Amino acid sequence: MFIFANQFLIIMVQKEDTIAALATPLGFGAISIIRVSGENSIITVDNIFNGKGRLGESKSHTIHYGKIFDSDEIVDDVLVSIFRAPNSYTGEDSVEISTHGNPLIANKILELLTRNNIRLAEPGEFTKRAFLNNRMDLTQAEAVADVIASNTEASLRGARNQLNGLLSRKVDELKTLLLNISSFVELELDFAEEDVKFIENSELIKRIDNIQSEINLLLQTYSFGKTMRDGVNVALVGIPNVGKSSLLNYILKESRAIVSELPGTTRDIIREEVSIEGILFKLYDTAGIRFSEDIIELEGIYRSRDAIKNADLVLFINDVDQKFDQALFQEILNLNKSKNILTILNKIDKGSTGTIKYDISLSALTGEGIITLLNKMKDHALGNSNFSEKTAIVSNLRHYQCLTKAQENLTKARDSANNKMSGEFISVDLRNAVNCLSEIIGEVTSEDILNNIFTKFCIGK
Ligand SMILES: Nc1nc2c(ncn2[C@@H]2O[C@H](COP(=O)(O)OP(=O)(O)OP(=O)(O)O)[C@@H](O)[C@H]2O)c(=O)[nH]1
Ligand SMILES: [Mg+2]
Repeated sequence: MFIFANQFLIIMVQKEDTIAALATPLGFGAISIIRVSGENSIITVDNIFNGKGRLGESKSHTIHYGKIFDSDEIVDDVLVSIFRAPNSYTGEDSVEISTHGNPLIANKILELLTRNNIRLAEPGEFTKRAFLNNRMDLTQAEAVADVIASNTEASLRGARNQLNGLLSRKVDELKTLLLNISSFVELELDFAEEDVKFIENSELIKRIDNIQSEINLLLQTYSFGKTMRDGVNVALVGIPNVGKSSLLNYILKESRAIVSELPGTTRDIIREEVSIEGILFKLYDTAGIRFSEDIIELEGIYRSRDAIKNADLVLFINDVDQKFDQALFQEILNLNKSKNILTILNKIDKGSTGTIKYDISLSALTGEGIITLLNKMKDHALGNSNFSEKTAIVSNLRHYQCLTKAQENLTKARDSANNKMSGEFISVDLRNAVNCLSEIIGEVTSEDILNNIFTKFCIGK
């Protein structure tokens, strides 16, 4: 809180509570770590700790062996790490207590701390404090959650890319370029009466164009970034009995779905995940689509159509025994939003492949052709992207929306410049574009945005 009084700036720094939480999963293990952060963290832990010397007098980045006591009773033998502000994760004085990995011990210590005026941390509160204390910007704070949630090599690489600040640096670079041109326009407004030109209209438009094409490049990385982060939804669909479930089982290398020679075996959607060369694929085995009067089968078929709608990629499976169902193919084309369909001919071990040209021919029985399918699925996930480890990649919807808004404002500024409108119009749109970029890295933000981001974190991070 800032208060201006008698020409003197008095800064009242709002004192944050000291918070604590278990930073490791609640359960039995070799060790558990309790994290404490805030002004009173070191002194409070010192009050319940007995070791060599006083923690309150210890230097930053030191580790101390000792015992935690509840009055006279020993709670556990622990190692206590001390981090002094500003050189800690949160930027505040912080302590990490490593205990034996038993939830009874962790809970007891947390209870002891709360009895000593320390409050339990909310989800993401440590990282929120790191952001508020300028230890990281907002994209990096969001990347911390992504690093923890990553379940494939690719998503982890993407999250690390963002945590290392690649996206922040790119956004910052664009913001500086924008501020540059916006200051020329604003200078002209200040000197409006003298009628001086600080930047020619053609030069202004050229510079806006350059920034817009850079933002476009970033926006184009989104589909790739999202795929790396969230994986690819793949629906296995077709008429009954063509081998959809058999293909699912072959890819998973386990007998996950029931397979039988009776058409209409699969009723409900079976969803499984598989990582192919580090990319996550979410596979949806569906009920075969046909005319039916069985209400359970009909519900299954309804769900198959839903899976087709939402899939990033549809595997339209046929087999050598039955004719290619042109009507169903057309229906899939109409239903699927992404229009990504691979036609597959299964059971080629039985011979006779007919005249229809399929994208892939395979056998879910012998495995022939399945490597080709997996490669095609991988190619589909990567698209034409040739982004390197050093490319800034957008994978978060919030960032994508801010960039889109920045782009819209730049288009308005460019149009105004093109139509030789007053600098005031151009300047407002340029400023708005700058604000959209600042929102990405968290320089301009609201409590709502922050809450929305940090409540998705786990407790203790
Ligand atoms: N010879 C041969 N038989 C296969 C192959 N793939 C599946 N089958 C057989 O085809 C029959 C149907 O297989 P499923 O995997 O249950 O077919 P589905 O498409 O899931 O069928 P529904 O769930 O009824 O829609 C079973 O008897 C399988 O053993 C294959 O590549 N070659
Ligand atoms: Mg099936």
